[in-house]
Amino acid sequence: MSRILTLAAAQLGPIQKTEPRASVVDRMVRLMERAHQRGVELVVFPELALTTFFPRHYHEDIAEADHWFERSMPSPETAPLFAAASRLGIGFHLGYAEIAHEPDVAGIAWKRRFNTAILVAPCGQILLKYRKVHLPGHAEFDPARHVQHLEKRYFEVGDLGFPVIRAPMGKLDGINMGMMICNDRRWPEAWRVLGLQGVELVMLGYNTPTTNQDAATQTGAAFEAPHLRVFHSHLSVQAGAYQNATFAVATAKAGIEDGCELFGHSIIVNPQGEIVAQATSREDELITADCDFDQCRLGRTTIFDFERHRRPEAYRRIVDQIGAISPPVFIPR
Ligand code: ING
Repeated sequence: MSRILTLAAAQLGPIQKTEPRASVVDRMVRLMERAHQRGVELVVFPELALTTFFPRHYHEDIAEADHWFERSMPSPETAPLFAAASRLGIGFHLGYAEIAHEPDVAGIAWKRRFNTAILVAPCGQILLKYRKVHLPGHAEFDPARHVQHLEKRYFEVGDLGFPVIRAPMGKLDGINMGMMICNDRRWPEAWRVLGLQGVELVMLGYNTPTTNQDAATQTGAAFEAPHLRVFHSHLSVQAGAYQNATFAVATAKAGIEDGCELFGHSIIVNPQGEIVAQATSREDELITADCDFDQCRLGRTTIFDFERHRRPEAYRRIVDQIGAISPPVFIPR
């Protein structure tokens, strides 16, 4: 018996600094309506979907960036999205910048800032929340960069782990769903933590510059061919899906935002690691696929039957170590 859900990646084209949230939400509602016409039951929107990718802009006082954040979800600006989901009977994933007043590990409540994603049921109930763990880039202004990438300045490291929830979606009474955000997709640990919870659908949004802005590439000390940016993105998602026998939806915010280019190439990947749908523009674009979650069974009962084949006692370094340490040097007799 198959377990089919029709899902979509709702790629967004560029959002300029000056574009109001209401305009972006209207674009998202139109994508959701187009999804409904195609029988879509779950829509995955990008990372930081409500605003321009503001971590490219430096603010000495980070409070000056607070207007890019949401203080409540739903908020008055995002209410139309929740209303459309309810009207159309569609669940959705949304990436946004979150300000939360809550205690930290020391128990002190203060203004916390996260790069967040939520999974919302058609009725508007938030089924799952995730806060981005792998924050790329840097925390201080880098003069060597043409474009800054200040996620470490504006966001804390996510404190919710990589949760998975089994919840109804579409006509199915239960799917194991999890999330990650953008740079997380490059870290196999993130995929495996979700895989060890039986995830069947990984949703992720991304904002990925077309060219690297690191100092090394700016000064010519290192070279990364542009076509490899997309290759690395797809490689990460296809490998993660295959090695954890899960579906994955990776949705881009794409196009040129205030002169800075983000690539698109949103994809839907099946548990064999095959790309089953791919965006071809850098605009608002909907790609869809009928996903049969019974396809997850093959991998997790054979090659990736974790219980039979994994050997955690051999993996201690993955948890005990942060950075790489040099190996012993061979000394010929
Ligand atoms: N963006 C990029 C990403 O991981 C990046 C940053 C690009 C890192 C290319 C390394 C190479 O896709 C975000 N927002 O994480």
